Amino acid sequence: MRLVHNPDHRLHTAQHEMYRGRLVPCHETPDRLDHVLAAVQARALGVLCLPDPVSDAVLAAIHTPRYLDFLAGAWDAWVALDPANAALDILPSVWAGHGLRRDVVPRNFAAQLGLYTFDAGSPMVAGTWAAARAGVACAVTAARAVLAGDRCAVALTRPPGHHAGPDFFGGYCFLNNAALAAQTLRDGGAARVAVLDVDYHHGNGTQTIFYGRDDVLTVSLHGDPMTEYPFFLGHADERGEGAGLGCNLNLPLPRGTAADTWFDTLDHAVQAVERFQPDALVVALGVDTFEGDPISGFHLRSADYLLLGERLARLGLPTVVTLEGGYAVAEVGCNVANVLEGFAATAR
Ligand code: OKP
Ligand code: ZN
Repeated sequence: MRLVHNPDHRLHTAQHEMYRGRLVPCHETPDRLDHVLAAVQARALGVLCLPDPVSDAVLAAIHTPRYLDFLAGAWDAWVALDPANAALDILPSVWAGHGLRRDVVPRNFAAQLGLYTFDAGSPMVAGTWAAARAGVACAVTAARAVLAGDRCAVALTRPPGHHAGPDFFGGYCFLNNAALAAQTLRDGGAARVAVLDVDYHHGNGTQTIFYGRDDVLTVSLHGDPMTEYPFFLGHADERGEGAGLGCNLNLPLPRGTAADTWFDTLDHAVQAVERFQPDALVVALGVDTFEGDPISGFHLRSADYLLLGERLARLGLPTVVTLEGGYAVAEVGCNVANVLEGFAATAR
C-alpha cells in the first residue's frame, strides 16, 4: 500500500480558531499527522513516499480561478493590510451571506476573506497555501497510483479537505483533496467514481462540488447538521440536482451514536456505493468518530477501525484514501493505522 505523505504539512501551523466568542487553540495541529506517520511506520503498513509535483491546472478542475488567486496571495495581502499582521493568523470578521453579493470581489482583503469562507475557525498562515497544495499533490499521486494498478493508495496529509468547495474554505479545509483525487480518477479513465466520507462532519465541500454531476457519487455518514458542524448542509433530503439527482446520499446520525448503529448505517452507505457500480472509490477518512474525540460526538472505539477497513476493502474497488479529521491526537495514529491494517488484511 502506497502511503503518500505531505512533507510540507508543518508549514500550516496556526495559533487560534474562533469558538463561541473566544480565540481557542487550534484542534487541527501538526502533531496529528506526526502520530499517523509514526503508527503506520511502526506497523509496516506500506511504503511511505513523497508526492509527485502537480501543476496548478489540476486545482482548476475543482476550484475557481478567483478562489485560487485569493489563496495564493492571501498572506501577502494580509500583511499589506498592516505589517503587524505578520504575527497574527488570518481570520475573517465579516461574511457575504444573507442576500449580500458574491459576484463582485471587493478590493479589501478582509472583505475577500468573508467572501471565500463560511466560518471563523479556519485560520490561514504564511505556509497554508504551500501546505495545502502539497496535500493535493499527495491525493493526486495516490489517485495516479491506483490508476496504474495499485489496489489502494493513501494520502496522509493535513490540512484536511472535505469542507472546501469550488470557491470557499472552512472547517480547517482549503483545497478539497478527496474531490481532486476523484477528478484525477475520472480524468485517468474511471468512468464512475464514488466518494464515501466517513468523517464525523458532513463533507459539505465535496457534496457541493459534485452536486450536479452523475459521474461522481457522494455519500456521507455524519453527525446530524441540526446539532453538528457544519450545520447548514448535510440533511437526508439533499439528493443531488439536475443530472446529479440521486447521486448524493446523506446519512445523518444523532450525536451520541455508538458503533452498532454507525456500522448498520455504514452498510447502507456501502450498498449505495455498490448500486452505483463505480470503477473506483475515494474514502474521505476522518477518525473523529472516535469516542475520545474532543470536538465530536460518536462513540467508535479503536478496534472498530479495523472493522471499518475490512468493510471498505470488501467493496473490492480500487481505492484512494484521503486523511480528513480526528482530533484525539494521541489515538489518531492508532485509529488510522487500524483502518489501513483492516483494509490490507481483507484486500489480500
Ligand atoms: C473539520 B473536519 C470546535 C468547533 C468545530 C469546526 C470543525 C471542523 C471539522 N470548537 N469547528 O471535518 O474534521
Ligand atoms: Zn471532521
